[in-house]
Amino acid sequence: QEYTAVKMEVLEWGPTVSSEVKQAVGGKKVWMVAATLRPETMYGQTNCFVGPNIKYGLFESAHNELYLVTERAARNMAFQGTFEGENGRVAKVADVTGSELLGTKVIPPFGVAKEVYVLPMEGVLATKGTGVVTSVPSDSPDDYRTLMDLRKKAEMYKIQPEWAAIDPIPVLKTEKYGDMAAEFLCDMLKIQSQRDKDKLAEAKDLTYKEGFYNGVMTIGDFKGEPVAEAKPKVRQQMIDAGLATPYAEPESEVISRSA
Ligand code: ZZB
Repeated sequence: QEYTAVKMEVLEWGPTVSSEVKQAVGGKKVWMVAATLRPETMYGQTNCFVGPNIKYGLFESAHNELYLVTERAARNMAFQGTFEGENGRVAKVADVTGSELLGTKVIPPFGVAKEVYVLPMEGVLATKGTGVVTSVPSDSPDDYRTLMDLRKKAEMYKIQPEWAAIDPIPVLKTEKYGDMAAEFLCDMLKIQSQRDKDKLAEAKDLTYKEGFYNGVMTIGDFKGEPVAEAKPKVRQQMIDAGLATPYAEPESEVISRSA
């Protein structure tokens, strides 16, 4: 499956980012890069998720920019020409853990919200995508449930309540689930927490299918168009704007993950 790697520019580091990281960055532009299968939902980004225990790195790209992703993703990107440098070469300038990144402020490309915060999500897989996930709580049940968990227990999750303050933003509608499919399905299936894995998988599957086959955009340049038609168009706009790149996972890894 080909992902869209969405580039979220770091505006301001959170309170626990180390001085080593800041020093290594200097004045360079840093992109936190999230892999998504739903580029048409990017208008509705409300935050960015990292796994608090996942190890990330900052990797050099052309134009004096840095990409913040897992090392595994950086290697894949290097082979796919994402860094525009020598094929397959990665140069890491710093290590950073997910928990350090909490409260970092980033720009969600094409987002209605102009600035969003980095928050923790328990289920982020280090072995999938970039390890960075952009959050769209209107259309992703995992994102919706996690955001609600974080709001209920901000202190336990070591976040400031205002980092989780942006409400879900509708981007598409279907007759069956309305314009907040994730909330609808979390209610319908009585999903209580982000750890409710089986029910969340079911909700995700239903949301994907209904949105893709019967969804109509309610926002953006392709408002009124079917989701399936808008999806590649929004993706191309993001790529043309320099705010996304194609990203693929090697076949062997995809197989070993599902085995
Ligand atoms: C934004 C988005 C909006 C997503 C949505 C989904 C939905 P899949 O189908 O299992 O391959 N994701 C990406 N990387 C990771 C990771 N390392 N760990 C956990 N989750 C990750 O899932 C692809 C989706 O899983 C990606 O697309 C991303 O969330 C998340 F409205 O990006 B998505 C119904 C789903 N809706």
